[in-house]
Amino acid sequence: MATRKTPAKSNTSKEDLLHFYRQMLLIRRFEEKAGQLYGMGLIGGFCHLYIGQEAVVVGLEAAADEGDKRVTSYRDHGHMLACGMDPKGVMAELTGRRDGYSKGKGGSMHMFSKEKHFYGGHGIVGAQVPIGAGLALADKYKGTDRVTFTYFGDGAANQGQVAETYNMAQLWDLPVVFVIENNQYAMGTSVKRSTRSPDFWERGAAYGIKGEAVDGMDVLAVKAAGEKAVAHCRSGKGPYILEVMTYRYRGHSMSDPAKYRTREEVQKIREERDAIEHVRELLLQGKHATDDELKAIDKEIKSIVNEAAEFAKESPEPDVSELWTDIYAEEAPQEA
Ligand SMILES: Cc1ncc(C[n+]2csc(CCOP(=O)(O)OP(=O)(O)O)c2C)c(N)n1
Ligand SMILES: [Mg+2]
Repeated sequence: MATRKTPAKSNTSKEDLLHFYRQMLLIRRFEEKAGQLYGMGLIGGFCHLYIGQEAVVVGLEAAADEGDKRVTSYRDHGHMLACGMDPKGVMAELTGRRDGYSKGKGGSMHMFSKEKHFYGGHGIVGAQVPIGAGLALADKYKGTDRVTFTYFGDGAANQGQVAETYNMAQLWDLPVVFVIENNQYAMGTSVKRSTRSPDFWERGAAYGIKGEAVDGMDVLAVKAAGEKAVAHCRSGKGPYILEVMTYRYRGHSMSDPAKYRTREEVQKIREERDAIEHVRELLLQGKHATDDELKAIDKEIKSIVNEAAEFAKESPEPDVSELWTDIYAEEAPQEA
């Protein structure tokens, strides 16, 4: 992974740095709590944690405007929190409770929020990529200047449907930012073992799509690249590819023997490249916050997450009659 290019002294405002710090910490603490609840048997099914990748979604959300859309894979809790969905509703969905975003019937991988323009949460690898282009097509058709962020992994990037989507998105100048979250592994398969063409963003050239790679452990670099990508899409020039170089600290899902990498590899990145630690250093070095102030933020975030966990535990399970609802549309959807 490339060394960090951002200088130790950043000219990003104190408010922005504090916002990034809070958001990334919220995702990390939320995911740690989800891991605990899973261990206690309170979360069923699959659960894929985002720990390590926080700067990707926080940086890109800082480049988004109201009304922009987002769609992602099953590693989706961070995306939901970063776009402003309520941690209580997300945690209640993880635990399969009535107050969850999908009334407890979707779980970790299947949550949506029309209000926040979050279109899932998709368990089938790569399936969200054409959906993202479709959302962008709807915006283009309606004549809005909204942009859709379509997130997928390095493993998904090798799929045929991604190539087909690139072709149509460029042909129709669709306002979609394709975000490849390259965390270097697809389950237990490293990028080195899955392709001889490891610079995923360069594949866009075959379809005429511009793009670039960006350091995904540096939230400021991600935001800057996101702004450039969004400006490209909003001005009607079509899609843009951002390959964001990141790393997941935890296993692929909650059951992962982790035999495909060493503990030392993970430890080295945690110690040398951690995105939250980076912003913490910028805040302290720039004298934007004291150690005590940062500790107080940590405490505040922990209490938000604890409240979400308590809320989830207290929320009842869905009624059995719910088995028969939300299967077919009961009335024609209204214009958004
Ligand atoms: C079509 C399909 N094939 C296989 C799987 C099983 N599977 C789930 S996640 C995954 C790896 C995907 O890796 P990547 O796209 O890099 O995303 P990451 O998990 O690293 O975020 C696989 C093979 C699936 N869910 N869907
Ligand atoms: Mg991956």
